[in-house]
Amino acid sequence: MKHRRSDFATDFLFGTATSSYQIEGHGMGGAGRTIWDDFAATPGNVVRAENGARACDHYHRYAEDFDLVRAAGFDAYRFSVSWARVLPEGRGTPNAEGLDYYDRLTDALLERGLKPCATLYHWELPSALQDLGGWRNRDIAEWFADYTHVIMSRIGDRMFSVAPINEPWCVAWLSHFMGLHAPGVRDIRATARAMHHVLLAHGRAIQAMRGLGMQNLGAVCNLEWAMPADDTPGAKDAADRYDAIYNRWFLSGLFKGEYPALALEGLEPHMPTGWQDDFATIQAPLDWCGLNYYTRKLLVPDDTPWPALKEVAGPLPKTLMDWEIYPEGLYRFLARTAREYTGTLPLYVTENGMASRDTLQDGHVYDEGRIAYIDNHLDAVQRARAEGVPVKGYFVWSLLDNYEWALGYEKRFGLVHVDFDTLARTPKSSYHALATALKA
Ligand code: PNW
Repeated sequence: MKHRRSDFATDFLFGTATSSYQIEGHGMGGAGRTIWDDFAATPGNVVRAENGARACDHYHRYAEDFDLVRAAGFDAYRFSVSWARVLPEGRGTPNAEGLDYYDRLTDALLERGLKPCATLYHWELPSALQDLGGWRNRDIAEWFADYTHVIMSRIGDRMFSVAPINEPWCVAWLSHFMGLHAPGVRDIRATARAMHHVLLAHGRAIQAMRGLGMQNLGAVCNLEWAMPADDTPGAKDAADRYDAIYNRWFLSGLFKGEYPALALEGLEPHMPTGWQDDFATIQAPLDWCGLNYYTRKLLVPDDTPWPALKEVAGPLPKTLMDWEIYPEGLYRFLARTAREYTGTLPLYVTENGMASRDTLQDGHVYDEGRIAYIDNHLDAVQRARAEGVPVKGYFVWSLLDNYEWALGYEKRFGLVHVDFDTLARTPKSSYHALATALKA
């Protein structure tokens, strides 16, 4: 790698990120069923109908995995808590085994000098709550606040930072409009409700944690830099609509207390009544904002119903996800987010990384493409910092090869290779390169 830790401010945090359903293994330890178990069980939703039942078996191997995080020299580790492991029915009686697990996990991080950065919802909603309407039901904000209180009463005293929800766009739009993630709904009314309730739930969870006296609370949004595919006015409008729905809706709700007109144009008729009165909760003050960044999108208009747009393939080199590699977009987002939404609030890159076809040879796993990807995105971070944007940390997605949702186990994002037969972990070239860079 060309970057070294000493090129960054001494308080700049380097971390790596995972999520519960993608690595833990599910169903054991008293955990309840989740919408991802259900979604994956329905043919056609997930490649080879793969699910997270075993995943990386991190539930039993977290100590070994955290040894790897420490040995690489990372400062922080971003993980998520499984709601259904804590509350198998989503509400009601907590599962003591689940609470004990996150308690042990927290201490295992602290024993290794790693800062625990928790996310409370990374997509595996307890099925029992989906039966009640899931994100369509306004009550989810209270269920989520209650769950937040239960888990944070146990581990909140030892968290470095907490974000309630990972990537509200994925929770709402990808899962209720596009239907590509659980619960696999394709309905504009459900979408409008989920777009709003996800932010309301975020706000109620922040309030619950403030009630416990917690600090360093934030939000994590995924952003894709939207560009017109050609120089027609129609393409420009399509890119603006995409930007409003994908990026601005959430940042604007959280930091301005309003939704962008270009997104309301399609969603307003379907919004839950009284939505305008919820911004006081949604805007509960935050201590930081996290951006997950992977790619850009090129848009053109089409003649489907609102938002009447489609993505077209671009010319840049792509990752195994078919996502164009566009580090410039990370720079632009960091600068734009600070300028238009967050001002002097600390920003973190809470996810960045790539899926690649790694080469296994003589016990080594070569992923030179990942090293370049990380280096080039760290350039973007440095450029933003040089201009005064308060970027305070960078987390690689992901520590381990894991369950890449609807794409199953084939798309490998890890710094550490996982053999899904033996579950053996093998650090890749990128892991070794980062370990060297973090010590230099
Ligand atoms: C993020 N999209 O997901 C998630 O936080 C991770 O769980 C995931 O493994 C990682 O990025 C890589 O995909 C996304 O379709 C999934 O636009 C899909 C989209 C965006 C983010």
